[in-house]
Amino acid sequence: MSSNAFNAITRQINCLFGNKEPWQVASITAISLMTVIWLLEQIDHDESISSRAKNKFFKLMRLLPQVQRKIDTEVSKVSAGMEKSVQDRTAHMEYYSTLPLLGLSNEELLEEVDKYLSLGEYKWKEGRVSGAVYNFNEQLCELMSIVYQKTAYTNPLHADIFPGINKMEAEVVRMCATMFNGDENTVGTMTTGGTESLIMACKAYRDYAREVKGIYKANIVMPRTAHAGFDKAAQYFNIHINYADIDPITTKVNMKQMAAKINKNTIMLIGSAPNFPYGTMDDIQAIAALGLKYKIPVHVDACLGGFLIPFMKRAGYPLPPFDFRVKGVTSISADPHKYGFTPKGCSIILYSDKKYRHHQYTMTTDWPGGVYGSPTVNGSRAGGSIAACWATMLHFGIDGYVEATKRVIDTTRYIERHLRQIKGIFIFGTPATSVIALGSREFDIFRLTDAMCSFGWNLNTLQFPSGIHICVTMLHTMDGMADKFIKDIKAAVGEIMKNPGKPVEGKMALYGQAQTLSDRSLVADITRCFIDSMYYTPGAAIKNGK
Ligand SMILES: *Cc1c(COP(=O)(O)O)cnc(C)c1O
Ligand SMILES: *[C@H]1O[C@H](CO)[C@@H](O)[C@H](O)[C@H]1NC(C)=O
Repeated sequence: MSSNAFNAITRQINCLFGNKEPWQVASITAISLMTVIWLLEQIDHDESISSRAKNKFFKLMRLLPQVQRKIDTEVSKVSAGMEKSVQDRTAHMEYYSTLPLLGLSNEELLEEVDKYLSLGEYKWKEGRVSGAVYNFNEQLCELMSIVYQKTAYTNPLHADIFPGINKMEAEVVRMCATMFNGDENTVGTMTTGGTESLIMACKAYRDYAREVKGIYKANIVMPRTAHAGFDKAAQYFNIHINYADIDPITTKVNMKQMAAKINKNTIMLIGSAPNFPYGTMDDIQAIAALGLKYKIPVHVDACLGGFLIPFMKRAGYPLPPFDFRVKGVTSISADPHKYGFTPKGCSIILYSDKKYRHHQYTMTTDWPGGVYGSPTVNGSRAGGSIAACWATMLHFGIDGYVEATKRVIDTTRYIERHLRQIKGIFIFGTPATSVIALGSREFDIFRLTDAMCSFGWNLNTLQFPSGIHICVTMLHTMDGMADKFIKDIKAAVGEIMKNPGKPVEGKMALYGQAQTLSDRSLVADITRCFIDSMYYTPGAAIKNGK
């Protein structure tokens, strides 16, 4: 800086503070500096100022005793209602709150299991439920129980004791890498479910970005329709999520938004193939191109579609490329326990390169129990699940999966064609695989949920935008099932359309209201109560236990 300019600045400052006392000069300086730092922090913050102001406002409101009291009474009313419905379902049964003094005999035990399994009111074996159970037949169950019987007590943590289980896991990973057109660098691990696969990918990329790029305030850019498991991972790992909006018509992610939300702290981009709510597939090629452009890893969540899309071309339903053939895709999650038809507890996470998988591992080198390294969340893992997954995949083979895919997609397209002809409802976007989501511009769609429920159907409810979906499984491919579904929807919509303006009532009204609550922490409170109700224990049982 030239001395002239320096003099000019000092003159300005002296002029500004000319008639101020020294203490005033000091405090003005301190306050200005703090303000500048605060402003910089606000700009650096990932969450928008308006969104934080809103949350702060609701928090402050809750400090008022009247407000908090009102909320508490409302929440406990809802909570009591939830507990009551669990209670009603189970009241006729004994409740174990303490270990039985004498162990039960095998017959007694198996009788008990049957009693517990008969509790639900939905006929899922008849295909009355969306998703949840993807295949069910006696023959497969029998095979699984034999495989599980032989391996139930194995544990891949002890590689020296159960090398066969390790070989099975390695083979499952490799077979999946081949399915998704990976190359010799493609690696992965098995996990215990789709959510754990997503959590592992987030952990791997967070630690990769830390080490390679020095990013400590990580964020993820993903479509609003991406699975809630990513939010879970973000909550666990202190990662921020920048959501990209979806196109309201196609329900695919808006690519302009996706690009705009990327910043220097972005550690991963996400696309779904397809997404869970609307069953549509994001433009994976465009997301991968963004990843290449900004050198950010791209995860494709194929948890739902992972065991359908690799077989769709052979089944006669080609889709745009979504897997490792697309340059820029660095990881894929897929769930054998959905359309791979394995028993619950199996998922896969694959990476295009070893360096990512290395950041998924955790290592503890100085533990007195020994040097401890493990690939996923668990220490001990269920060898039985790995063996069951391995056996199911070998049992089906390519032909078996192509055949199953053909049946599921044939049925989905059949249902879709017929639903499109029903007046009063519409279908969101173009269903990519097996999920069809319905909405309505004429009536409150939650009325259709209610009506279908009274016909014995359990469908999924969607919000932002409101809708309901059916996820077609092997159970729906049984003779006449699709027609039953179409017939019931037709009847229900016909009835509703007689008075389309009528508001929704009952449980679904609460669900609809929850969507319009701007204090989302209230919705969280109610959700907490719901989870509590899953662990409901009658007061009397607790007393008896003592
Ligand atoms: C089911 C699903 C998941 C999570 O799977 P879980 O096995 O339930 O943990 C993730 N993503 C999509 C798209 C899914 O459909
Ligand atoms: C391992 O961890 C997952 C959570 O990621 C859990 O669901 C599973 O039951 C755990 N246990 C075993 C033995 O795999």
